[in-house]
Amino acid sequence: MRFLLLSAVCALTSVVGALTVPPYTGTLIKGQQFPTLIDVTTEDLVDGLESGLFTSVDLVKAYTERIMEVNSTLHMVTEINPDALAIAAQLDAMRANGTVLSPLHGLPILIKNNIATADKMNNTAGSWSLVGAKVPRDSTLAAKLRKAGAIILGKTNLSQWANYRSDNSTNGWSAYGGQTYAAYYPMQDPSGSSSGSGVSSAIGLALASLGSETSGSILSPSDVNNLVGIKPTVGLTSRYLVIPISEHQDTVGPMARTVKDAAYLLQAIAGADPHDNYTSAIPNNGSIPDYVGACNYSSFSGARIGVARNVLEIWNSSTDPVVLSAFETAISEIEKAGATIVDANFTAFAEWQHDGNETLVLNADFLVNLATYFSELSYNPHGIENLAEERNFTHTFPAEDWPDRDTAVWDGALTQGWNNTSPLFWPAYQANLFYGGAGGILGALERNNVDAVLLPTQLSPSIPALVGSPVVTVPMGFYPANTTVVRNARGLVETAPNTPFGLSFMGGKFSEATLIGFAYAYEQRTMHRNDVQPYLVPNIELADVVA
Ligand SMILES: *[C@@H]1O[C@H](CO)[C@@H](O)[C@H](O)[C@H]1NC(C)=O
Ligand SMILES: *[C@@H]1O[C@H](CO)[C@@H](O)[C@H](O)[C@H]1NC(C)=O
Ligand SMILES: *[C@@H]1O[C@H](CO)[C@@H](O)[C@H](O)[C@H]1NC(C)=O
Ligand SMILES: *[C@@H]1O[C@H](CO)[C@@H](O)[C@H](O)[C@H]1NC(C)=O
Ligand SMILES: *[C@@H]1O[C@H](CO)[C@@H](O)[C@H](O)[C@H]1NC(C)=O
Ligand SMILES: *[C@@H]1O[C@H](CO)[C@@H](O)[C@H](O)[C@H]1NC(C)=O
Ligand SMILES: *[C@@H]1O[C@H](CO)[C@@H](O)[C@H](O)[C@H]1NC(C)=O
Ligand SMILES: *[C@@H]1O[C@H](CO)[C@@H](O)[C@H](O)[C@H]1NC(C)=O
Ligand SMILES: *[C@@H]1O[C@H](CO)[C@@H](O)[C@H](O)[C@H]1NC(C)=O
Ligand SMILES: *[C@@H]1O[C@H](CO)[C@@H](O)[C@H](O)[C@H]1NC(C)=O
Ligand SMILES: CC(=O)N[C@H]1CO[C@H](CO)[C@@H](O)[C@@H]1O
Ligand SMILES: CC(=O)N[C@H]1CO[C@H](CO)[C@@H](O)[C@@H]1O
Repeated sequence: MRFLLLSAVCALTSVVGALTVPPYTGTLIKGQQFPTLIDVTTEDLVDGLESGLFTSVDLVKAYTERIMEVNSTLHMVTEINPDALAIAAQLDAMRANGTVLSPLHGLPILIKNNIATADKMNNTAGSWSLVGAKVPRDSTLAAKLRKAGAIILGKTNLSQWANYRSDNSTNGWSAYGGQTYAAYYPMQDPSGSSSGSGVSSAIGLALASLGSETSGSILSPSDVNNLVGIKPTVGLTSRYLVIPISEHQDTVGPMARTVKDAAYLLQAIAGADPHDNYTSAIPNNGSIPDYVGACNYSSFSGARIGVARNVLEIWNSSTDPVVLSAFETAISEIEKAGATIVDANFTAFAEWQHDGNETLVLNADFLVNLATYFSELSYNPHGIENLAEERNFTHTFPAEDWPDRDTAVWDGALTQGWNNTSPLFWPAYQANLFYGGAGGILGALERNNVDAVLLPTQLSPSIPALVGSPVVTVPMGFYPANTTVVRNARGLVETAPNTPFGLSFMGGKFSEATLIGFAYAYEQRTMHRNDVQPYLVPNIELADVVA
């Protein structure tokens, strides 16, 4: 999503008691312990596949049935890959034959509905204008998942156009997929724009999922869905054949239940791609660090960690005391684990709040990058070539729900008129580089000689977005039983008892391995994901489908 939707919230006064927490225990059948799919890990699944307890075909069946159980309530998955069972059977045969492509071999993954696949699935960003469109080949990320042996199980719902259309729509709504809801409270705002990816990973509808981020779209849904999310450095993961907003800010990354699962997935998708030359910035001649090996319990020992105190101060009144207090507890736990904690302020943060250059940059990129995506289609059902034509389609196709959901973002981009080939682009982009760089995260890291900077996840996306630097979020807590239920103008629940939130580790460009180390060390000490359970969980388990 572009920005956190903090406006237009009205507080309801009803106070809801604690929700029932269902017990999740593994299923024992004929002395065999099946893992439960809401908290199964990569390594659990590999063990089960290797020992013959279940197959990848069983996994596809179980996850598909789980999706069907809850999708009429949560609307989180828009399409299931019709070839998934056949692919799983093939991968099972390979494993039986001694060929295992990677740790993800035969493991089902869901991907956001803006990452194209050259198969029977549509890639639409949630718009009817792209239903039926075809791409000439897989996106590089889809190809990398297949090469690693992962099964692309389906496509997840999202905030339409990755939240780059409307000023009065909702997180998780798309014309094609309807309104996604999160699972920790009825009608919970799933955040966005990788909404369906967040909900699906949270309740075990696949091992994990991919989301994309321009400013917050992996981090925010991971925050409210009790997940680990990695927003990689722009250029670590290819954007080729991913429906874009901005080449300067877009990035694709994993949303998973554990740091290690997210690391396995990042390992599979990171890497240089001749189709996306931002990936030529990957250091060490493009070689990718061992992210799984970076999962080290002792990572805080001897580390220097910063806290952006002035951001907390400036946004204090808009941040819930429950989140602030959990954050202070996290800082002391990290200090206890061996880190030195210092202030690492974003010195231009106050000034940035009144700056409008990011919108100019995103508009300028979107005009060009969207037209490029359309030009790459091998079949374009409505012949739409640019934003003006897309806007016209949206205004004339009733299912696009215009004008109830406006196109204010596009109206702004078209009024701006100039794009990223204009001389006006560079001063705007330089302003972003200052607010994110010397005046933001990169300056804070350098001046204070720290390895990472901490913020509550809900405050973390916007400054790293400006410079394309990485962030990893980990579950940190949840709202207690006496929380007042807050709904937005369209009735989505923004905060309520039982809704989770996370902690962000922000670092320098291509410092993912360091951030993963810290995230793992924090996760393993706290295990906050286990503190709270969704109100809605599918019942089907592996044991139900294993013959
Ligand atoms: C199994 O391996 C053999 C020998 O490498 C190969 O000929 C055969 O095609 C493989 N079968 C499958 C199903 O992969
Ligand atoms: C893709 O969209 C077409 C409509 O053009 C639909 O018939 C098809 O079922 C969709 N694919 C999947 C996998 O849902
Ligand atoms: C990427 O490629 C485009 C043309 O395809 C070129 O204009 C641009 O300078 C290249 N950028 C980098 C960083 O190499
Ligand atoms: C960098 O990688 C390329 C392609 O993998 C290889 O041809 C080249 O020798 C490498 N250069 C160095 C300095 O390692
Ligand atoms: C960081 O900002 C806080 C709050 O504005 C301030 O109290 C503190 O002195 C600053 N720290 C440094 C090292 O400048
Ligand atoms: C963009 O940044 C420049 C330089 O800091 C500033 O003068 C200008 O007012 C900013 N533009 C907007 C729209 O905020
Ligand atoms: C970008 O702007 C240039 C200069 O005005 C124009 O020629 C070009 O068509 C624009 N590109 C797109 C995709 O709109
Ligand atoms: C706008 O959309 C309508 C209906 O889809 C179409 O008939 C018309 O040609 C479009 N106009 C432009 C300028 O693209
Ligand atoms: C959204 O904005 C448009 C344009 O201002 C307006 O027509 C529409 O009624 C708004 N929708 C809602 C639900 O307020
Ligand atoms: C909820 O309970 C805690 C501790 O029991 C209290 O500090 C807090 O003010 C209460 N919050 C609300 C919204 O009533
Ligand atoms: C992906 C998928 O099959 N979605 C289903 C969600 O639920 C509705 C009805 O509840 C079905 O019509 C969809 O096919
Ligand atoms: C493909 C799919 O499952 N679509 C569902 C999306 O959500 C709407 C409701 O908002 C359902 O009607 C669709 O079946």
